[in-house]
Amino acid sequence: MSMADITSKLRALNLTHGAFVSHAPTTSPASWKEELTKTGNVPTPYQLVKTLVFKPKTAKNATPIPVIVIAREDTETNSSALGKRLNLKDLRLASADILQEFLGVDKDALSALSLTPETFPKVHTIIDASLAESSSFYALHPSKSDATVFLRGQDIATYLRSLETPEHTVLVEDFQALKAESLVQPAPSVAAKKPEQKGEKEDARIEGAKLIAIGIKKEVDFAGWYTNVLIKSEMIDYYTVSGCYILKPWSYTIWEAIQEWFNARIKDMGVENAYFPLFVSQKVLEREKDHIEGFAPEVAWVTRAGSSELEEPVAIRPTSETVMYPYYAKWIQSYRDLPLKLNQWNSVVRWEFKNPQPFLRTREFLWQEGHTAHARKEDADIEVRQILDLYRRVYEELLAVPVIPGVKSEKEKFAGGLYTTTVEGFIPTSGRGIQAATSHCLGQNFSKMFEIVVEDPEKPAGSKDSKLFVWQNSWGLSTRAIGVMVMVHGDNQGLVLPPRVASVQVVVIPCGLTAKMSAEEKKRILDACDDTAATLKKAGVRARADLRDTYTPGWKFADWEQKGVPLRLEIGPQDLRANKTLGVRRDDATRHDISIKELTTAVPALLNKIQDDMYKRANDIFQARLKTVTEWDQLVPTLDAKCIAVIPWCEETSCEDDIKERSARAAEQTDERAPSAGAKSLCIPFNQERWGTPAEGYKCPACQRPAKRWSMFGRSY
Ligand code: 87F
Repeated sequence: MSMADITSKLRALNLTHGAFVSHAPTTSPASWKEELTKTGNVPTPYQLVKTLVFKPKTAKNATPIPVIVIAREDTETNSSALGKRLNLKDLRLASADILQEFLGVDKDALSALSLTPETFPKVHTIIDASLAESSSFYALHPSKSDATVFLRGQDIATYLRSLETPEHTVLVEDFQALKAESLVQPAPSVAAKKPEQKGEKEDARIEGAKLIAIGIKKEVDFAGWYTNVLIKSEMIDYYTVSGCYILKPWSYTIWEAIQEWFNARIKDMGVENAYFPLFVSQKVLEREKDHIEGFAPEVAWVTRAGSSELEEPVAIRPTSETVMYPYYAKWIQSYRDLPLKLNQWNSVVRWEFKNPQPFLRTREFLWQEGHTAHARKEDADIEVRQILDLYRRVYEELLAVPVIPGVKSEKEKFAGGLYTTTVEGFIPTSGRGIQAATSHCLGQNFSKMFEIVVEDPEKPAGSKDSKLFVWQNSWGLSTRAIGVMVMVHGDNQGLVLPPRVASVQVVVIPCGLTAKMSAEEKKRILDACDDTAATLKKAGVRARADLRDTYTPGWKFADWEQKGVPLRLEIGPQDLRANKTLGVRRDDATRHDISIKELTTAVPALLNKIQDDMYKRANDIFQARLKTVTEWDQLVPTLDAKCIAVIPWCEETSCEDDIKERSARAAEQTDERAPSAGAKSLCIPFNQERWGTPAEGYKCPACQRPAKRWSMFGRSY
């Protein structure tokens, strides 16, 4: 592809590229790096990408489909592990002829960009997750080996995804994990187990495979770290449809904890759960034009059943306003039918093309959506804030994640509604804000469109203004919350779970078992672990004893740390004699002797302390990264320092557009590698007092108009 072709392709995908340089042809990674250095025009840091073509063994006359493997230069591409994953036998590097035949390039020029809409369906494509998730720059040859373009890892993946067809998708896999998995032999059955085979060697191999686990540092490659943690902790697994992930029990139980807590509270408010269908007809979906217009590109449609085209395609709900409100019109006939308060726990589909991230941006996600109808605006207003406060508590009390409640600007509010309230979170590692949940007052927009109307009991019946269009709210909280929690609390050992939502709060591990020990002594330790877990369970603590005899204590420590279990209890011979256990906190690694007698009071107290400390630590960081900015010159440096700018703002939409544009431009000038996204308004916090003097005394730093309220601006997800 030429420079112009690439630029226009990338622009169409809304991606930008780094330097585009010409150099002498290269024939090896070393000569490539050398040539790049000579150009003096490379981003720092950058890495090379390798693209390998493998050919599987096939039956005699069958044509083998080549496998294109794309990874960082230093990532091992283990052909037997890849073959296992793809269910293909005997992967071998393909010959130059095959490269020419399928891709029309020679091996020195090969790259992800060699794949085009024509060639992509003819091959299997597999990319390493740590490259596909990375925001760093990577060198690729656009078409020949005498030129290089730099793309972010995420953008390489987005490019490949743009080539996908319903039958043919890109496979994103963690190559390190594939290799580790392929090394781990299934445990031999008891009958087959020969003592001399179950020697140290096998254990060490498993240990090695697991201990390399969180091989990516949070501060160095945040996106790579994030997916790595989710996979290694067994929260998610990748899925064959891109942008979709499997939520495994380790994450789904967190969602269940949120459901249980939230359900109890909305039911207290008189909300009932219901379920509406997944499909929406085109006519109904498009009935509220204003609301759907901006979102239309993300709506997924079913157009076919078996081999026959549907006469009328049906959409898959991206949200349920238009699904539910025709029935609200039918069910609400009199003011006595009000308020109507329904909620559903469901999944919705938004077919996004931006690079997906588990929990944060997925094509299907789980959420609850509440939809209520009221006779009076005052009641709707009160409910909007009550729900928002429940959202705040889900984050703060369950997930130990601080959020700031406020109202969205006109530009950022839900277009179909009257106003949008939000709780805004913050991801310190990236310095970005994140919308954590929203509670909208829809006003009467939808009730007018859908004719949800009653006779106003306070007006003379049949009089001109006796028609009362109901006041509506809608509110939603999604599994994104889990992703925010992982990003805020996780560390380089893996996940860190707040006790309130952890499916296992305490793990009890036997220690100090030696070959010399008598069978009885070993049994006493194992029994003590079992008893400790049982006692804790009876006291309402989610405890588990890990008595697996195929793993060392060190291996188990690393395993449960990676999975984020808040508290580990160790019991060894000395603990047994002293009638105590050693507790080790996951959040700060501190050690605490706990007497067995006090188990059922000390452990819950320690869990509460962990929960509180996790919240406090996260909140201190968030508060410290909120910077008051009253001069324009301070805005971009504040964002570049991974902070949120709180400005005395005029609240004009034109000014918000301008801030976004100017801050993006300014960021590019100061640092080529900085994320160039401009600042958006995140919210106007309800608690204006936090900033001492009222914003009204100031001029807006962006446009010099008189300021109205303190408003948070930042880069965001
Ligand atoms: C994507 C496609 C189609 C967001 C969409 O926030 C429609 C939409 O209406 C859409 N993405 N929205 C806004 C959703 C508003 C509202 N719905 C109920 C919520 C909370 C739950």
